[in-house]
Formats: sequence, C-alpha cells, structure tokens
Amino acid sequence: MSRHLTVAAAQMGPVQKHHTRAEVVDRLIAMLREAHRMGAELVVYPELALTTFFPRWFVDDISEADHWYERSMPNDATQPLFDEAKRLGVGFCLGYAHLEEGVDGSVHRWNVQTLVERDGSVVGTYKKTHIPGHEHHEPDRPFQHAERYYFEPSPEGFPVWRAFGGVVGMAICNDRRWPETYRVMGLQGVELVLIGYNTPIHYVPDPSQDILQGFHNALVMQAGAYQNGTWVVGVAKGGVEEGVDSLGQSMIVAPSGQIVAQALTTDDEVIVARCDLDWCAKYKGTLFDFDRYRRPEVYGRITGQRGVVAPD
Ligand code: CDV
Repeated sequence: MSRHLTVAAAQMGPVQKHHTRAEVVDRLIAMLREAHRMGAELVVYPELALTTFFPRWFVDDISEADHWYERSMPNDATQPLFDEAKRLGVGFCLGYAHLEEGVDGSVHRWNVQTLVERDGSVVGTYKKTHIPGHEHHEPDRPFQHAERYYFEPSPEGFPVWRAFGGVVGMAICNDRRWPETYRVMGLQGVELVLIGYNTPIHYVPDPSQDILQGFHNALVMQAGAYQNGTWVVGVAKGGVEEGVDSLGQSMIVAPSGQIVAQALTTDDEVIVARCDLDWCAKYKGTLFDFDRYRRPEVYGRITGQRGVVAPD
C-alpha cells in the first residue's frame, strides 16, 4: 500500500498588533479551505500564527504580555478552525504562545505547535527547544527579539508521533538551524518534520547575514531533510509586520533534499506537495543507514558539552 500524503504549507502574511484572533482565524480557515480544494490532508501554519510576533517589544512587567498567550487549545477563538478542519477531514499544525498555569501557582510560557489529526483529535504539542534572541531590554536595537524573556526552552527534546500514516515530528523556527533537531528525530525514524517560523530579514547582531536569510533558510532545511531521509515542511509568517520585514520562502523539501514546492509571495499563500512517505526509506536504508554507518562512540562531544572546547 502506498503511503502518499498531500501536505500544504499555509504561509501567512503579517499579523499586525491591532488584528484580532477572530480576524486571524478567518484567514487560517480561508487557507484551510483552499488547501482542501488543492487536495491537502494536512495543513501546516507558521510559528505564533495567532498573533503578531510580540517578542519584538519589551515590557517590564511580563504579565502585561499575557494577552498574547493561549491558556487552552482549542479555545473560543480557535474552535471555528478545529470545527472546519474536522468537517473537511483535514489535519493541521498550528503555532502559538501557550501560558501554562500549574495547580501550585507556577507559570510557564512556551512557544508551541500543536498537531491535530483529520478526525479532530490532538496528536501532540511540541515546545520550542532553541530560544534565540535576548533576555533583557536592548534599547539600541531597531526592534527587540526578546524571545528568551517571553519563553522557556523546552526540556522535552524532539518527540515524534505516529500520525497521518507516517512518523511525524515538529520544530519551531530557530530549531531548524540546528542539525541536532533533525538528527534526534531522525533517530526515531521521522518521515515528516513540520516547522513554523518568523525570521526577520534584518539580523541585528550581524547584518552581513541579512542578504543570506533565504539561502540559510533553504540550506538548513534541505540539509536536515537529506541527511535524515525525511520530508520537511517549513512555513513562514512573512512580509512587513509592525515595520519589520520578515522572510517568506515557505517550502516543502523531499528526502532527497530537493525543494518540491515554494511560496512566491510574502503574503497568505498556500502551496502543496504530494509526499511519498516511502521515499524516506531510500535514504534511510542506503547512504544514511544509521544502524550500519553511524559512529555514536566517537560523537560523545555532541551531548557531552555545550560550547566550544578548543585545543590549548
Ligand atoms: N523566531 C525565531 O526563532 N527567529 C530566529 C531569528 C531571531 C534568527 C530564526 O532563527 O529565524
């Protein structure tokens, strides 16, 4: 039996500060319907899809930012998306900020993606592992990237789930730049990695990288796909959001490393690809036959140390 899955990347244009959740959910539903018309069985939305990218502003009292977070999923605002997806029999993957309150009064703020099956059941929720940017206000920046203030790094690593007829994992934005992200999932047999992102074109710490944003985006996702024999779906929230220009170039990458579909705009745009999940085995069973060719006994530094230890 062939294992083909038609997957859509539902790229978003900007979400401005004044846009309501209801307005955003209407856009998500419009793209869901378009993706369904194009034959999609799974629709992937970007990181922090429900709101503007709020870490670009710093507030001294973090509770003033609580309105950017969801406390449950689904909730009143997103229920129409869950309902329409179930009615159409289409699954989806949605990025948003999650505020978790423990019974002991503890508060956790996570940057997450939730994966929902075609029958409306929640498959799993992934929490962002690599949190970029800074913890404190940096007034000299043209805009903040205070993700390290607004989000905790996940302690959970990169789980994968049996869903959509294959083995599916997730990652969020900065995660896609790290080979460990793909490898940890590759070691669990991942066949489809779903990634949402918000990537400003202007990289404040080193503007020489600005012109390379598109290149680096493709480079890391194509390498991650090929080196682990997996499909990768990368989905942007792009365009000029609150004055900050962000990368589009959402793409679907095959296990060969080839880009099979790519967004042409920086606005709301749906692209689809018919993904043969059995194609993964061609790479997992040959060049990247991990069990035969990997040398974990000499890779100790990968998990044994964080930073560089240079020779004397
Ligand atoms: N949302 C992100 O994680 N953005 C980072 C930026 C800050 C470099 C990214 O890796 O695209």
